[in-house]
Amino acid sequence: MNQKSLEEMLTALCKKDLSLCTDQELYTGLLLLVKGMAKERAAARGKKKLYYISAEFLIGKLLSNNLINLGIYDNVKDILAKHGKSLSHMEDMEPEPSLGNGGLGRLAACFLDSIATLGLNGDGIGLNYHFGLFKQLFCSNLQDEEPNPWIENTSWLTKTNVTYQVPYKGFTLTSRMYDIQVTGYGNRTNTLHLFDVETVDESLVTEGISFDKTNVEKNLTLFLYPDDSDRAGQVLRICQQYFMVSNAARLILAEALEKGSTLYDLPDYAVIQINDTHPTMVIPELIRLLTSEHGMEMDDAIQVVSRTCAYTNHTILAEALETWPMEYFKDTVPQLIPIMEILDDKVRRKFDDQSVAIIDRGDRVHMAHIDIHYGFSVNGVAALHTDILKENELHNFYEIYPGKFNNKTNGITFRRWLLHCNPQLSAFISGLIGEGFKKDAMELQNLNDPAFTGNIKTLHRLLSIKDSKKEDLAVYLKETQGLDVNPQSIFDIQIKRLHEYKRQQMNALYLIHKYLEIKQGKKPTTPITAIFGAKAAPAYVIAKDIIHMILCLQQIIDNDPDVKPCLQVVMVSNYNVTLAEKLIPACDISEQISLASKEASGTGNMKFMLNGAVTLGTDDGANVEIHQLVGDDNIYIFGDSSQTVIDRYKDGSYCSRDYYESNPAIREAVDFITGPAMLAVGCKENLTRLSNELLNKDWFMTFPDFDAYCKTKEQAYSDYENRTQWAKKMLVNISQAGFFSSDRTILEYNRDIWKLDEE
Ligand code: B1N
Repeated sequence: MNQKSLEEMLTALCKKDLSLCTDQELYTGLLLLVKGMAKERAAARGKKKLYYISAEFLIGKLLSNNLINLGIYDNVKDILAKHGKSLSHMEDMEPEPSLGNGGLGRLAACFLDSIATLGLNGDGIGLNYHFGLFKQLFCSNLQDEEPNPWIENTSWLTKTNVTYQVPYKGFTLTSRMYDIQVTGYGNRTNTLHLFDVETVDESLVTEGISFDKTNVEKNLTLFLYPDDSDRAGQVLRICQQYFMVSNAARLILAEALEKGSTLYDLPDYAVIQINDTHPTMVIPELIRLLTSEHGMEMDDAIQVVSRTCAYTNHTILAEALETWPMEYFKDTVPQLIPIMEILDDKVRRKFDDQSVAIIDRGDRVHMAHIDIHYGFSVNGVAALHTDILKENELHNFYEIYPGKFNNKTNGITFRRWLLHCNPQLSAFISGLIGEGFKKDAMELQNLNDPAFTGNIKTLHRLLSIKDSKKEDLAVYLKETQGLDVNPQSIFDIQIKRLHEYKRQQMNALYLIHKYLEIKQGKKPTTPITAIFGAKAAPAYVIAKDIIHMILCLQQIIDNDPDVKPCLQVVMVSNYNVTLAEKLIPACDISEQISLASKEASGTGNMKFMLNGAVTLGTDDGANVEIHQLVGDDNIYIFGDSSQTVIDRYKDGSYCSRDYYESNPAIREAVDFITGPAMLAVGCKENLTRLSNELLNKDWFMTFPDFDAYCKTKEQAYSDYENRTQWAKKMLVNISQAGFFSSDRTILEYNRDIWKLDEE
């Protein structure tokens, strides 16, 4: 489409001259323009379709991404500029939906982008949470939570006339499907279907994020992950999950029937990817519908469904593997009980092994076990993770079904995580190797050529792009959060969900250690800014205590004129996709310091690398693959290996207090947490609880890795001083990032699991 007709269309949608429009009017006009253009590309498809069912889709803001994918970003920018308007102001108008909490949800969003870009026939199915996860605020150095409303009168959602009746014990809910268009980069549009309940009542939420958990009719789609620390919360979660999959199952069957399926041949029409165990009930629900509404025999239905469903595991953390008491299903969705009992019975007859049972002796249902027995594929999300599943966590299943297990190393969409968030770097790359990398990310390897890695001018241009992104970030943090950061310092960034296994607490202990060193006169050559961003689950007490510790430390340093010029600690509030897009391009050192074996993959690690940050991390998750790709010289790896950690858990020998007593650096740092400086700005209860947790448990083993972490980090800081050498490391990282394109991941899913026609 040419510039002139674009301008005419936008003017028509805004109903007045563009120069006279407010930013809000222009944003709405652009939204309608995009929706119209995207619709034209939603053509009829082939026979087989993928349904990616997920409790989370962390899609981020959509305007710029859609403009890029439709190929009109620059045109629109120019049109607006001509009328004295800035596209970035329109971007600011858009609310960010928080329909996910971290990597799992963002992965689903990257996958939808790649599926559409590659011309594959695949839609997402999830829930339309009105308030998302929550909005994070800091108050007295503590996390506070508020609803995050994002649905406006004109939004990316399109109301459809698809509705279903979803039965629960004692009542039935009427659902409605809302669609969000997923524009591929190129010429195709797919759909994300979000189901909602007609009777949901936002006014139920009056204070913070609490509400009456018993009124399912009114509260079902208010929040993603409502607090499930009590029975009512857990029952609500089951109700949400059932709502998601019951709607999904009906939609899938309806679409297959419409295309001429007999339903006995469902696997030729549909493949379902179950994203973690949250959508697992789709298996018994499909079996239920096939037998009770479509007259299929039970054994046939089980066969058909097993050949249609595939499961992705995203974690080995025991507490994240869902098991629900049978009783909860009886109280909410009793129609599934007979089916789950049959599924369990079949497993028992075949395998005399409690560890692979579906319903355990305590009458709890192991959701992952349903997926593994009654799906045709089980995949982990990075090579190390899949190996650990096979050898440890799911070993007994692997022995039964070796052929079902496969690895699909995660990936990220380069449209959002390079072209959109870092156009300067993207242009720099184009200037060196041409535009081909935008379609084929592996072409980034062409950057790893002495003509570039040995060229001082090229390397210095790369450094100046990084500097400008750091300046942009400094301005943004000042404007949006009132934070002052020094763009001339080293930006050392850890952004991810707050979890003990990710070990933000180890990073904080290092910073305390560094603070104490500086107080004694040992100053770093280049100032350091340690940046954190993380939400803690509202009921996760220690995670919130860790946030408290970091915020207290931030305040102490902020008020200390001796230290502030050379060390700063900054925790951004309400870390989300939008902030990630600003933080990642500005990062020098990417903190990926999970306890080896615990981070299934990580995807932030990939985004940082792509944007020229150097990783400081453990040999965990996808870090292992990054390490192999860039080589020892271009990454900072430290700490115990996953095997050492696994063995240490097995023999139960770890005693954190021994480390505390024998290691003065650890002792000083831990003592600081409950020392006078912290107590002056913090809350004794929280700080003492955290300190006790470290001293008496330290379940994720920060102390054994502490010395190695400090030493390796110091090495990275010292290497940073040689700017040319550092730039070379940056360029090598960018050049090796192509493997982590989600286009590669999706092609592998399609080759091995989905087997859809490519367009
Ligand atoms: O999934 C990401 C991985 O890159 C991360 O390593 C992994 O931690 C993340 C229960 C989860 N695993 N499990 C979850 C989220 C919500 C919930 O209620 C589990 N998230 C991950 C993508 O593969």
